Amino acid sequence: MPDTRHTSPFPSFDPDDLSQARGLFRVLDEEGAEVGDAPAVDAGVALGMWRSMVRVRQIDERMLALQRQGRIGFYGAATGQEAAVIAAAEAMENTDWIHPALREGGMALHRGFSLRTWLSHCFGNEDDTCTKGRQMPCHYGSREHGYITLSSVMTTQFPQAVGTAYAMALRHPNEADRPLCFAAIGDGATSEGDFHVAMNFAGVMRPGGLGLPLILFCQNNQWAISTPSAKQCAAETLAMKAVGYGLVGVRVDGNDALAVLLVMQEAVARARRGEPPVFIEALTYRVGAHTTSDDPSRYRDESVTERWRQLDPIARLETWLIGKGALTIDAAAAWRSDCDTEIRSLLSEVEPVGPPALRTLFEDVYAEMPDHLAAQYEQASGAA
Ligand SMILES: Cc1ncc(C[n+]2csc(CCOP(=O)(O)OP(=O)(O)O)c2C)c(N)n1
Ligand SMILES: [Mg+2]
Repeated sequence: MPDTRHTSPFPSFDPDDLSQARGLFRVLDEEGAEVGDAPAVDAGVALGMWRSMVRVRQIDERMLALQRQGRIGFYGAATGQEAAVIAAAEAMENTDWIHPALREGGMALHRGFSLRTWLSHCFGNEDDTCTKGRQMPCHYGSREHGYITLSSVMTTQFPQAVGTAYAMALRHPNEADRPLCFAAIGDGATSEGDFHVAMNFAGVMRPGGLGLPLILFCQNNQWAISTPSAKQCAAETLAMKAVGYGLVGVRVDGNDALAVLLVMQEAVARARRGEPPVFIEALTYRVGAHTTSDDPSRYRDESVTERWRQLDPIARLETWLIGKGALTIDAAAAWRSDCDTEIRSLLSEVEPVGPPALRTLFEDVYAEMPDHLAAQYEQASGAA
């Protein structure tokens, strides 16, 4: 269960204020009632987030079932982490860049990325405009939505994001509304060398005397496959690491969509103004398996998982919305039913689509296919 000693006030974002990096900022308590004296969140905005969170939950559940039925090859779900995913997306503009980790696909959906393309990618069929059927599922990418394709190699997105933010700073030296760059990693990724490289550059690079337009975001779901977060980090919290790099570190309840939204909005405003980048630790829990290739009952106490399920981010936000009169139980049920219908109907259209043409496997590296690839293509197509 999270440490709730420091639930308020709203983080100061003062680089010297260690309490915001050690505490746990919350707007909602475990039951979905307001705590502390945080700024108000518009109920309409919160409702939009809740809708996306429910949709992502249902998509994940459906995709896990498809994998178990042998209809797709792999999947990594964001179950229990939807608040951090969707609230982070909500706080930014669609022109801001996202360098995601495995579980942030919902950010693209929240920006309007097509579920049809999402499904086509998971099947690797000829409509997979993300990776042309060449990647495992969950490697979504969309230039239109500023969503950069995940590299399977952990943590690479962190230094890449610093580079993207640097490019944005150079291209927009005088604009207060310059595009910013958001990068997500997990707790396990903080043990990789790339994490320290990125954190260091994020602090020292100050083109034009301004901080980079950058937000570094860590979903601490407390597990890196079978390695618990206690074996990744000897510091009290991950957010405290930011201070050593000259960044601002904030720790937030990642299962509280309103709290993540407020922290992200402040980090966004600061990034646009050129203040030192913020590193956010969103404390959550991976209530499911790492991916479909994993069985957590082999290495962890699932009674702890059960306690974290009680902190379900969707249920907490739903309680708050119903209390505000922004949602009714009937409307919630209707939205769940709409999501289910949408997913099933799209699946029935997407699943029969065939794989990309064999020839595409040999394209996109050379402008003209060299002889040795032409020979391989002929051999593969059975013509040789
Ligand atoms: C450089 C590298 N090492 C190992 C792996 C295998 N691997 C994939 S995900 C993962 C754990 C990631 O844990 P975390 O960063 O906490 O993210 P989470 O999956 O919990 O969201 C590992 C070890 C990898 N993809 N890349
Ligand atoms: Mg993790």
